[in-house]
Amino acid sequence: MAEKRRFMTLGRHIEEGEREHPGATGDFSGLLSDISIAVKLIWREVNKAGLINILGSANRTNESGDEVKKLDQFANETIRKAMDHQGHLCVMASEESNGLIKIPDRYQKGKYVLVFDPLDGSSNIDANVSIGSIFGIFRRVTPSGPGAVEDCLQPGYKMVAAAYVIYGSSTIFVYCTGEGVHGFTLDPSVGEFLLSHKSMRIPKRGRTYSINEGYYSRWEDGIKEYLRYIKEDDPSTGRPYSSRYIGSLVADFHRNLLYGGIFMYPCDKLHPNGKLRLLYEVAPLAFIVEHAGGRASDGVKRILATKPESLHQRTPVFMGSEEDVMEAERFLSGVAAFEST
Ligand code: AHM
Ligand code: MG
Repeated sequence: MAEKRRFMTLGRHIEEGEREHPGATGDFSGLLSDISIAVKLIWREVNKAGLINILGSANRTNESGDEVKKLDQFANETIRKAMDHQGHLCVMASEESNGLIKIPDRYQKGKYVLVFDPLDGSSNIDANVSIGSIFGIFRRVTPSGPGAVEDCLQPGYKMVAAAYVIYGSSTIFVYCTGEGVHGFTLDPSVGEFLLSHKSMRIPKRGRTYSINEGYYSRWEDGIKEYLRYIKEDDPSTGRPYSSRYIGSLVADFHRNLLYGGIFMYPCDKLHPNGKLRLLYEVAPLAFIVEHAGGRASDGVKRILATKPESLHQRTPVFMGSEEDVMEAERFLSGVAAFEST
């Protein structure tokens, strides 16, 4: 007899998660649902990106006379508008906005805080390469009223949920509320995200590294040593590793989450503090990778332990399979290089 398949939509999964918390008010579930609606609106526009020269390019007016915005601005506005009036949030912060995104006075203020990168890797859009959105949710620390910057500047370990979306060959929504990491694939014919990757776990060790190796000459010695090591030919330890770098963080991260591997964006002479943003990009993905059994480090300490001092703070990052990240840390600290002499 054919196996019975039970479809689980993202909406139902969120509701079932809420039912396991008897005191839940529904605020948190409402917040996640609003995010899922915003990303469907973004997905619809991203899918039309290749038609932009036919339908009208960014910063021109469309047929109705409205300004056609660049996709990253469109994504930023879509998330802001989807999230600002439901009463779940007290404040937001986005990679695409300079300061805080306040909840307008006329709307109720909620107990949560949303930080996000609306469209990461957007420089890849014209080449039809996968891009993504990244979200982190905190509980507010200020008691009431409009949210403040200290509500956003919290270390990643205080997140109550994180999520990312890949707009790729299919559109996938991955989220974690602290109880497993679950992936949902959008069925465009019905407009629903359906559970496709339940309780994701990253392999303890991978055979893949992702880094922009073009910057090799600008790196410090520890990272150069580590790269030399993983490229050595020693089949007994699985080396040399394969190199896979899309240059689109969410896509590189997602592949490593599925198959194992390490993603790195270290400091270099041009990016003395790394390139990626702690609050909007790195901390939410670190939250997810840790809950999938992986590790995320700035080379010295756990990403989730770092309290940002400013909204747009950057950080170096090494994240992915636990054993690979620990090995990279040993090279960065100089211990592994010392051992091999
Ligand atoms: P963005 O926020 O301006 O889109 O930049 C972030 C992107 C990431 O998606 C990717 O991992 C990284 O920048 C690639 O940087 P580089 O081109 O220096 O390798
Ligand atoms: Mg980004």
